[in-house]
Amino acid sequence: MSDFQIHLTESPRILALLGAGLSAPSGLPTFRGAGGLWWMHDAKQLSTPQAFDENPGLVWEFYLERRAAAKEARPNAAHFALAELARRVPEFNAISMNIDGLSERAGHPPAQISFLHGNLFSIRCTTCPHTIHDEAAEAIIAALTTALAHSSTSNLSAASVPTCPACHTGLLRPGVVWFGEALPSATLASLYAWIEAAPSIDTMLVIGTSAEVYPATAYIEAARKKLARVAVVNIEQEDPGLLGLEEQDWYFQGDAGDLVPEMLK
Ligand code: BJW
Repeated sequence: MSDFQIHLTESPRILALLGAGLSAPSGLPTFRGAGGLWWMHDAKQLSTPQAFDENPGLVWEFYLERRAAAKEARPNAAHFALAELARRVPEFNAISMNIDGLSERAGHPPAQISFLHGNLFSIRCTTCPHTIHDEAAEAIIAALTTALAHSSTSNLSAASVPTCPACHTGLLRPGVVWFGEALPSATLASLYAWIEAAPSIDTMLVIGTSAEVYPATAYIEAARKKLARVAVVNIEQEDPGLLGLEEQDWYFQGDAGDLVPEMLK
């Protein structure tokens, strides 16, 4: 730990990849491993456009429940420590795969974090670019929640899923990025520019991710090409992914909520 802490204080340029394990100490389940099952459905199977085509009501139920849980949850000490690091180190940039809003609520400066997989709190159309936020999104969520409460089958029917108010044809869906879908191009472009412009990246933090999902995971390799030393934080005992840890890297096993504040203090 002290070796890492010394290296970090000597790191002007830091990149972090944040996964579901960062929010696990806030009580939100991860995708893989324990907690990856929702009502006997594999969370990964529900995070696809095919699942939404086949059963939009079921996919909406999955997201209604997660949205309610994320609203109830509080950012944990790791979210706050990362936000604080961002305020201290101007050249610290985080890449989050999380959609739960907890980094934002911890006060992470928006210019120093990119969200690759969208946001639980926005809604968009399946066919046109129309996107809905804030109160308008809340009203749609309230209507879906009421429809679910009054459903005779205890499931949300496809007929309850609203149509886009802009194009009047596409169904409305959660504003997240599913498997097989493109990631937000402006976000990818600004990350690419930041990495390209960096003469080097000193430290790459990899926090609470199985490092299985591309292209997010590819940023670890991009940082290595810029000579970064990699520090992994994971509750599992061993490298959960194909991180290819090297001798100069660190692997901290434990709860991100405990370890990250200690690492960044
Ligand atoms: C703790 C802890 C604690 C627990 N403390 N630790 C190249 C090679 C191979 C495949 C591909 C490739 N390029 C693309 C693909 C396909 C695919 C992919 O990656 N597949 C792999 C599974 C093989 N990728 C895509 O489809 C992406 N799209 C794409 O590439 O499009 C190309 C395209 C271009 C142009 C036009 C069209 C297409 C999109 C990927 C989107 C992923 N979306 C999801 C759902 C988001 C919405 C939602 O949340 O519902 O994102 S899937 C899901 O996985 C979610 C997560 O963000 C993501 C990553 O998961 P994460 O964060 O790593 O969580 P877990 O659960 O896997 O791991 C948690 C970890 O925490 C574990 O290790 C625990 O041990 C640990 N942990 N508690 C510390 N307390």
